[in-house]
Amino acid sequence: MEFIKVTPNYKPYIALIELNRPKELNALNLQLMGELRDALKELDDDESVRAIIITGNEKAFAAGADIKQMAGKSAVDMLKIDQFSTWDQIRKTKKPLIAAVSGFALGGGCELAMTCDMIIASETAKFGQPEIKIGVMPGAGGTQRLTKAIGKARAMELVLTGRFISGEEAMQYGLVNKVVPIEMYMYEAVKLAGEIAQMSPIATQLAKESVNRSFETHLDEGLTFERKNFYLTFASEDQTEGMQAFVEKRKPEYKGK
Ligand code: DAK
Repeated sequence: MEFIKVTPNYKPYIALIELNRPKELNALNLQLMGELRDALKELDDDESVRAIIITGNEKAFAAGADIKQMAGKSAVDMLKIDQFSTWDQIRKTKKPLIAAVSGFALGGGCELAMTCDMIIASETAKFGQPEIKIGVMPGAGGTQRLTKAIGKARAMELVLTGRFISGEEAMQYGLVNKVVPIEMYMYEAVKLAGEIAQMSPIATQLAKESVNRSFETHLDEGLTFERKNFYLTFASEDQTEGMQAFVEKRKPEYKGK
């Protein structure tokens, strides 16, 4: 594994996955996502693991999907890569997933945190869906999960402006389970995982499935809709401009084309 670090027995019954592309603020490239999918599958099959914590580092949980990797892609390229199957497999992890978030959790990073079952945030956490600023929109469930988690008005504002919210605000909005000082967020994540790990793994799995069923009843339809629109953004000149401007470190000039 090059871009993640996996410690299956980090604590009794608790596995830890650390996203590990620190220079790129843990931007989620295809390889990292593939590694994450494989690691989760392995931990799901490992009977000595009952809860899994996913974290980044103090500066970034993950600053989003890798814009540099996506910048030159066409809608058809994106369709062929089919990252959604990887995200779907991660979403289907049976064991409880806790995101321990410090620093940036943006775009795909915020979506990954929301794909987990619970989020423990440090006070320095910054959540956001800034895809709109680079000429696209959330593509891994952001418009659906954020809206369900924090309500339409707030989700709409965050998705349309790309504004970041702090850990404290995320707590007030109901996006995270707990917000704590930076030196405590891993401790709190381990504490929560430890509590869950004491329960029956079977009941835990079934209970997780059931909570998700209520949450996801209408999600498939929403995700299908979101996916079509996400691909469509790659047919726009604004997508090329937005991502190119990011790579060249300049302000994008959008033409609405
Ligand atoms: N991608 C690639 N590189 C990134 C990156 C990203 N998302 N975020 C940061 N980096 C890189 C920067 O380019 C920089 O690299 P160098 O220039 O040093 O080579 C390095 O990380 C450090 O970043 P900064 O120098 O920019 O650091 P600052 O502290 O000044 O700023 C920042 C931090 C987080 C505000 C800034 O880096 C930033 O705005 N980053 C981009 C945030 C963003 O727009 N995220 C959303 C990306 S779009 C899908 C699933 C998911 C998605 C799409 C499809 N499918 C299943 C199909 C998701 C899409 C997205 O997430």
